[in-house]
Amino acid sequence: MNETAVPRSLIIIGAASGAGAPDPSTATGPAALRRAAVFHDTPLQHVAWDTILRVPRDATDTPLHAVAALGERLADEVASVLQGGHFPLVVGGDHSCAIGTWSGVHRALAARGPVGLIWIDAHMDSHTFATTPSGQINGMPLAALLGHGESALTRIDGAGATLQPAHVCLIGVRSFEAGEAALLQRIGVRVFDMTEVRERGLAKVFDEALAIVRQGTAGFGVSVDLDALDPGEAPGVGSPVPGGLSCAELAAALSRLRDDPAFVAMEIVEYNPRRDHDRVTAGAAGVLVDAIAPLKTPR
Ligand SMILES: [Mn+2]
Repeated sequence: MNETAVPRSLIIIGAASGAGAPDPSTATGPAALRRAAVFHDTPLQHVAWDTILRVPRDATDTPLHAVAALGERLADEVASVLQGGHFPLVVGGDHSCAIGTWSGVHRALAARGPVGLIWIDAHMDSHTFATTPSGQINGMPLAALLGHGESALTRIDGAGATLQPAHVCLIGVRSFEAGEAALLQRIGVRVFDMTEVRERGLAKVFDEALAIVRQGTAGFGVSVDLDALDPGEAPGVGSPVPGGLSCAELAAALSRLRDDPAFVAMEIVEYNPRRDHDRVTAGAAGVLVDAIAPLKTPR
């Protein structure tokens, strides 16, 4: 590791995904967060918006087509930011954008080893079309990344699963259906639900989560669904669920990653400006990003 090298820039990529959710308003989330200027450039670390990616015009006919096409664009962009030596921060959009984000990270790291992922969410997002009660694709991205579900969603970065169950865990779950829970249990993905977080404390749970995503991987990332936070602090999300994490405790956990060279990418999703008030949810997103900057150690 070269301590004198220039710090990684944190490059923000908006993903205007909305076709994966019943209310497409989350597609306006990235532009609203950019206007609200909640992500801060600092003297120690360059934090800058790159672009906001949208569904290509020829792919808007079905939600499946839209999610897959935006995912392909996003994967290319994320891989290119990583290959340029920088840190991609993807800002959604509904959580279906995760398929593109982590496919791109996988592509950039594939030669060095598998990718670890901490999925912080009130939900499991681990349905397939065979188990989903709602049919919404934002309830499926983690299953797709683990290689389960529609091939249009599982094959964005070629054949084979993008993530391995042993390198993935979830934190903050408190609303799920039997079919997705059964999938995660069958393939052996560790789920730290809110009951366990409250019993043991987020710090201890986060220790264990980090061990899972570090062991045998080339690097790891964090996917933050803002609905993991309590709706009292983050009302402006697609699917609020009471009883979530506090913004301060999640920021404290994330701040442990800021100098970690193995921490390679993050995403923050499901911001719905129409449900926010006084920009409190936008502000919470800013606090979570401030927690990981500056990333002063280059790879
Ligand atoms: Mn989610």
